[in-house]
Amino acid sequence: MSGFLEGKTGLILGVANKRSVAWGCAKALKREGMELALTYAGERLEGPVRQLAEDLGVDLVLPCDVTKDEEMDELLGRVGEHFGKLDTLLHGVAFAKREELKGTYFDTSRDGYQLAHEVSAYSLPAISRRAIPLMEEGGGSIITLSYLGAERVIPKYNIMGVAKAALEASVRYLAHDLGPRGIRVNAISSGPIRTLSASGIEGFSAILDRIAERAPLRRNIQADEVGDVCAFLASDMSRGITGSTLYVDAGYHIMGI
Ligand code: NAD
Ligand code: IMJ
Repeated sequence: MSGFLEGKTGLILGVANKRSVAWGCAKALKREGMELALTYAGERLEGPVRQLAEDLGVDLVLPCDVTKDEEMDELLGRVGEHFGKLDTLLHGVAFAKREELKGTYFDTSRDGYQLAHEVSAYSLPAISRRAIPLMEEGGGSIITLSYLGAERVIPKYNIMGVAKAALEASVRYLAHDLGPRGIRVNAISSGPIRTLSASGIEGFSAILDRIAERAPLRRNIQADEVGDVCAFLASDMSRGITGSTLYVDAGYHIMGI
């Protein structure tokens, strides 16, 4: 059976394990026929990510810590050699020091502020810049993952909320830069999902319960649902959409109370 992404190639940053939102995206893109490359951040994740890639039938697995320019250079070099072009880039990377995700925002350290922005926001233009030459002939789709904490206060999300605001603003500036070259840039704002990045977050279960009670669809979201929207944004069906943040949150963001 042929999918709607047949003949397209994609690079995915942000798979850590099978609960990762980026893994939900990888499965959807692959299901629709896209040829994929996955990255892992740090040696500790190489084994697990290689295993997942093998399970999905993906043979290109490369290191990429977004704080390292040389790893990003090498990554896009290798992707270029392997695929010859790139159609889709999924950025599913975020990190803040754990101590910044508790207590008050005004206590954010200089160091913590910088690290969260470097990994979670600066990495989008940094990786996009390197991907552009591979996208220029056939156009492309750049997709990142955001959260409602970018625009509303979510207690304890703190510096990550500020970094996500920068990320969503980056989506708009990149869309403006890259539209004339046929490259679209969008974000998916996902509802809360129990992943590694959500583990150990105080009160996370209570947040999930509240969404299930209040969201128009009266339920939470699964990574596979984000994956399906990712496949749509990667496809020509979304050819008229750029610079946008699409919500995959069971409608929660429309609520005023
Ligand atoms: P996850 O922990 O599975 O994914 C986070 C990824 O970031 C991991 O793969 C990790 O290796 C990678 N990463 C961290 N530091 C890195 C670095 N220096 N270089 C390269 N990669 C690095 O958790 P997740 O929930 O799947 O998060 C993926 C994205 O989805 C994040 O941007 C997150 O903010 C966003 N998101 C998550 C939720 C949620 O509730 N889980 C909701 C909305 C948005
Ligand atoms: C994270 C913190 C506080 C509240 C939160 C979250 N809510 C949600 C998340 C309500 C949904 C998950 N999320 C959207 C993230 O972007 C998480 C980013 C993150 C998580 C961790 C935990 C472990 C760590 N550093 C992290 N850095 C970023 O050490």
